[in-house]
Amino acid sequence: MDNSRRNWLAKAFTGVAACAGAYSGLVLGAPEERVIKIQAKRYAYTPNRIVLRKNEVVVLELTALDFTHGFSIPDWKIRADLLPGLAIRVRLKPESAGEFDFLCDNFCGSGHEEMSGKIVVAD
Ligand SMILES: [Cu+2]
Repeated sequence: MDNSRRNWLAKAFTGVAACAGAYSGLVLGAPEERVIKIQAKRYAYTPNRIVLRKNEVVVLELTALDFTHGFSIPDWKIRADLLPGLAIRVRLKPESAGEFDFLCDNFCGSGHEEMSGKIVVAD
C-alpha cells in the first residue's frame, strides 16, 4: 500500500471513530489491518501479551466488561478510557522493536496496580 492510500485510510478511520459507527462499512472495508481484540476486566487484560511486527499497522479493539478501565501505553503516550461494553479501537504502528508496557490508569480496585500487560514488537 502506498503512503497516500495509507493516509487516506487513516483519515477514514478517524472519521469513523468520530461518527460512532455511522460509517461502519468503511471499517470493514479497510484491508490489511490486523485487529487484535483485548478484554479488560478487574484486574487483567486478556490477552496480556501482544506480539507485533515493527511498522505493522494494527488496531487494538479493547472492550471493558465490568468497569471503565483505562488503557495506557506510557512509552507511546497513548491512552484511552474503556467504557464497559463498548469496543474502543486504538490504531498503532510501532516504529521500533522492543517491549512496551501497557496498564490500566483508572483506579479500579484492590488489584488495580497489577492490571497491566506487554506489547512485544519484533523486528
Ligand atoms: Cu482497571
